[in-house]
Amino acid sequence: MAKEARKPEELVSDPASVEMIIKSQNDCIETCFTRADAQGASCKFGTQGVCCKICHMGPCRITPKSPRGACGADADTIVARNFLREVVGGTAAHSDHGRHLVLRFKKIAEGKEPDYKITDVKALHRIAGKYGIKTQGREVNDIALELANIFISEFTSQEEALKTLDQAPEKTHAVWKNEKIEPFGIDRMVVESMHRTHMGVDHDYRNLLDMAFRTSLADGWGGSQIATQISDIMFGTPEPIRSNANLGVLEEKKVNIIVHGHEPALSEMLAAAVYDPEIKEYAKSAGAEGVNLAGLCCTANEILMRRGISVAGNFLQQELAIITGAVEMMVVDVQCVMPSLPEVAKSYHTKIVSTTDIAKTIGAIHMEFDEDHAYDSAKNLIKMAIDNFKNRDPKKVQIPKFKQPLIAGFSVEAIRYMLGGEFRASFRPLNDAIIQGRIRGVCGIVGCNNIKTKTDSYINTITKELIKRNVLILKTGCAAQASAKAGQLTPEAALEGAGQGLREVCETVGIPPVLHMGSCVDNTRILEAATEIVYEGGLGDCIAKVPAVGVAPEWMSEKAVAIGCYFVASGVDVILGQPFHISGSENVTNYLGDEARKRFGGGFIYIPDPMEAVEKIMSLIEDAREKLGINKKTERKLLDMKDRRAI
Ligand code: NFS
Repeated sequence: MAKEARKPEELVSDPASVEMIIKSQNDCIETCFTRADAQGASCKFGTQGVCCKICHMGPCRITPKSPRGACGADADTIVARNFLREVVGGTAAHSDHGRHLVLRFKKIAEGKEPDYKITDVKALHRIAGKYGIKTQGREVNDIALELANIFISEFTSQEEALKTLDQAPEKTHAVWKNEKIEPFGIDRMVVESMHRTHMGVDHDYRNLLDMAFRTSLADGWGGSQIATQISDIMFGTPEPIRSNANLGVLEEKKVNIIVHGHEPALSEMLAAAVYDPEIKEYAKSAGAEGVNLAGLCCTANEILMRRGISVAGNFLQQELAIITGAVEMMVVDVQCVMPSLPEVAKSYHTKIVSTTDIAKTIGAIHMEFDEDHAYDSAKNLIKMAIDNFKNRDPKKVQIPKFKQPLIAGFSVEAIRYMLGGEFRASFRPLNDAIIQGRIRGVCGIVGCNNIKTKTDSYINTITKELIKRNVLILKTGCAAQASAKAGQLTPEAALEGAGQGLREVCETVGIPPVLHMGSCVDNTRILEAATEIVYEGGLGDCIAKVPAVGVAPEWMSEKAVAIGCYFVASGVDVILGQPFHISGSENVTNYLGDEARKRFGGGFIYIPDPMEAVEKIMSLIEDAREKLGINKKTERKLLDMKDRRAI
């Protein structure tokens, strides 16, 4: 039965989205919000993870009356197999993104990609150094080629642990060895997981879930890390940069182009081409004041971090952006792109353009991005958008007035520099602030929006509460964009909402209390920051000991499942605002929760209520502080409100 339709204010938090949902109703447009309501209650068996479609004797489902499928698989096996396949999906998505970049990077090194260059030679030297590549006295392309070949072998290595794992603290790495979850080549992990979940292969839920952790490590410390490192070398290591977020970044008098998806190669080229004098002229001749480029989802994060390009919105705003009636073109590549976009666009003049042969959508215009002539390819796309400007119907245009200023661009290098300056760049001041108790700990808040919950609400509630309690927040993905829309990504946010200790640190250093660290593949920057904290000293010898928690408040994608797993395997407790589809197996639930905590130092905890999550995060952080023995000297007095008032 269809659910009762929810009111716009119950669906989304920000006023721009509310306005566009009302417009969608007036324009009679179907969106994800109406479709979700039309779906009715979710399938019980799918929700519990006990539906098995792996062979064609089924589909089978587990009930108290039929506790085994036709082959004899029980709930534990079925739930674990389904879970592992989700991790595989997420790992494959992130890693294939990394692979595309590496292959292009290799071509650049070989001089075969004239439109791209190595922008950040310092990053090349720094990252090459991490893999033992000699850099002194060598040509840039020579170093790049050696690095590219190492990265390519990370995908193909058969019986050798990933080299990228060496970036982790030694003790954290040792846990993976002891627990036998050190991944081999990324491709092998993905293929082997698919083999093991085939009918009649791996049936032990523990063995399957260990493979889930192992595969996820091939994502977080492998494919995703490679994607981030290559992007920094090719396009520049992010530094703090100002911009704006929400649908109000669209401009009435300009040609609006939105880039949506994940891989930065095309969006970077578009970001360069919009400034081309020829393009400016072309726009003018079409009667527009210029071209306005904005981003959605993680592509937005990529070009925001490096170019300061505005963010039009996060995941659940992709249809709403078209409904403004002011978007001439939405250029999409891979991941998190709703197949509904061409259907929504039919009611407006927006052209949806797909650009890669691995991601086509019925109704979209397909224009393969020509890597060999990348700049011209980007220019052609922009010209096509400009040509479409005349088709805009002013009667249908309604751009919400809402946008918020933000600062993004917090790579680990940028944080290190901000904390210590050019010559003494280090994490020491952060470690000291944590040890002294001015900052209680660190919380990574990541992931998507999910139609099942009011957009951005859980994310923004916990962010606000945690900074009040002196927790430094590290953000990526759509969760970071939620904070941006709520005005939480500015240093002023610290003055308004942070506890005294965190506020002092933010004011001294000049950083916001919520640091935007990039896209979802850039969750590796959070791992890198945790590693820096460990190596800086005083907060334990492995990631598991650092007072740090991860949260995925509104997650929805398989990528988020993989991310959660590699954080847990790295020793970080991960709180989920949305449950996994595992409740049909108590054994699997325990293995991913308490059992994982015993082995790795972190486990999954599902907490649907944001305020309960805040309490849990604080107690996990305080527990970690107690174990480190750093609560003794400061005796919380310094941070107690009552004491502060008395003073
Ligand atoms: Ni992450 Fe980026 Fe957003 Fe979720 Fe999708 S855009 S890779 S998966 S929805 S955070």
